[in-house]
Amino acid sequence: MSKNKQLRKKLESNSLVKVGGAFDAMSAKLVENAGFDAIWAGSFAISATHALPDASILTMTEFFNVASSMEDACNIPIIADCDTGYGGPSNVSHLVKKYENAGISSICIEDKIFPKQNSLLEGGKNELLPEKEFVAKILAANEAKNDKDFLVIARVEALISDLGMNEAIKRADAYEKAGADAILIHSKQKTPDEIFEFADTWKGSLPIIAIPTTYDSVKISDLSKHKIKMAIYANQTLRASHASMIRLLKEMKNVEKISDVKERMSTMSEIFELQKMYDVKTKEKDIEEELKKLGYVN
Ligand code: SPV
Ligand code: MG
Repeated sequence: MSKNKQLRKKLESNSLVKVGGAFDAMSAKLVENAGFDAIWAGSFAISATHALPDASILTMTEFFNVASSMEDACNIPIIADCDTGYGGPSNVSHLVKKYENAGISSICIEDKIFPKQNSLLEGGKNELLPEKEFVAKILAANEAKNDKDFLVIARVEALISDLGMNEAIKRADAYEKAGADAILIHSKQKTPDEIFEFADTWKGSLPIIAIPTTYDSVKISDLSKHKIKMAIYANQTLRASHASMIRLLKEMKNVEKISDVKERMSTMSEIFELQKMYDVKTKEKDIEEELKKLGYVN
């Protein structure tokens, strides 16, 4: 089964689809190894690895290259966070072709105005695009995709923009009508109440996706009870790496011998395992055998 179909099937199943955020091929592989259903190539985390703001600064090509290297390294579906689609409908059409051809299973676009800012930034700019213009982007995405199982996720930012529940519901209705495959409803509240209210009130039939970053004490079972089909843990791997590097560097600067910080790190063999270094050795041996058969080596 293709990765695109796998993701769609999981979204149709009854259990919550768990998506781990990643910022490069290594973190994506670790998400896969930990048993997650899919990988979120998030703009916040990828921008942070360039030490740049999550404010439409990196270009589509830069985001694409990271998502594509994740796809090359991993066997589970990649969901690419494509911000506002990097422009208008023609840009969306171009990116859908590019991402789909690279084997990425899904793109997510949000209904804010370009350049956008991270949704969780206190006092951030979160102006919404007129509904009609975002609908045009969804139509362009659908027209551009080849495989019906490639997922176009429409992200509703009405709650982030403080425009209220009615606007969120109206937008979700419009995006479903335009042919989106799933609705991501985002919230910056500390509790999941407004996400639950949305899920309980919205009459649409598309799967609902949530990103429980600010309302992080929400239980998986409660998300499921409210018909939420997918949870994206968008930035925890980035924040964990950041914290662990800071801790290590602080200690390493002052130690007399480097072995004092050994416990803070993975071993070389663990990294060799991840990068399939041992496969290089095995393949070398196989080639050596072949060369022998061909009479080049005694
Ligand atoms: C991301 O991870 O880049 C997201 C989610 O878009 S958020 O940071 O909450 O906007
Ligand atoms: Mg983002």
